[in-house]
Amino acid sequence: MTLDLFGEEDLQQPARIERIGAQAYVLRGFALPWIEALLSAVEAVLQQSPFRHMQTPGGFTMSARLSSCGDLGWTSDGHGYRYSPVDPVSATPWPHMPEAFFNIAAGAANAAGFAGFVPDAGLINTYSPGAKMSLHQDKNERRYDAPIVSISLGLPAVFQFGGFQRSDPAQRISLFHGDVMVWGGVDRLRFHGVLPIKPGNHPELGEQRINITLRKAG
Ligand SMILES: O=C(O)CCC(=O)C(=O)O
Repeated sequence: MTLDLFGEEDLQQPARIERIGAQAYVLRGFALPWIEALLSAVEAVLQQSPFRHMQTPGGFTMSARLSSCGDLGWTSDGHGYRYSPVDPVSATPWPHMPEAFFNIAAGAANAAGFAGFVPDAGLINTYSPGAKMSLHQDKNERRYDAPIVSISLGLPAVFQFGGFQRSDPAQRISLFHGDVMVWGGVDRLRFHGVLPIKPGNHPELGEQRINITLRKAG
């Protein structure tokens, strides 16, 4: 399906929108017009809060490295998964959410039927080849009425979009540089994950995939 997602002044080309659930969509190439702004925003966040490996409560090291921005950042350690207003590495507040993140989050959410989305937490994951994210639900947020907006940059990934039990079958969705996923409403608590990233060299990002996940956590 091809839709005009925005007014002509906002969008240079119509994105292709794929529906993968009742309220879940892949917006192909949605972020492409804003890649430069996104990458410099990511760099600015990382200067203040660099990527780091996190430990799961069970004592494992996550293979993707993470950072955060916004009022709340997501952290994990032996005490559990949670949001915190403070970066535990620097003991200072997380970097401000860049404007480019707000704009893409609001635009993509709106295009997927979730008007008025204002994220307060931006997670940035970097995956080297071989890194993955196991099936999980995003449920550390205070409420579940806002959608998740997830931007893919760099190397391609195979995203798993499952059901409401970890053991439910999962769709496998290839995600490419500039694709944006949005899921919310009845699909908000679906299990999801990322299969190990295949080796490769992306012309703009080299040997990595970056994912930016925008949420309303507080
Ligand atoms: O990297 C992705 O596409 C998904 C990331 C994710 O599921 C998460 O940060 O919770």
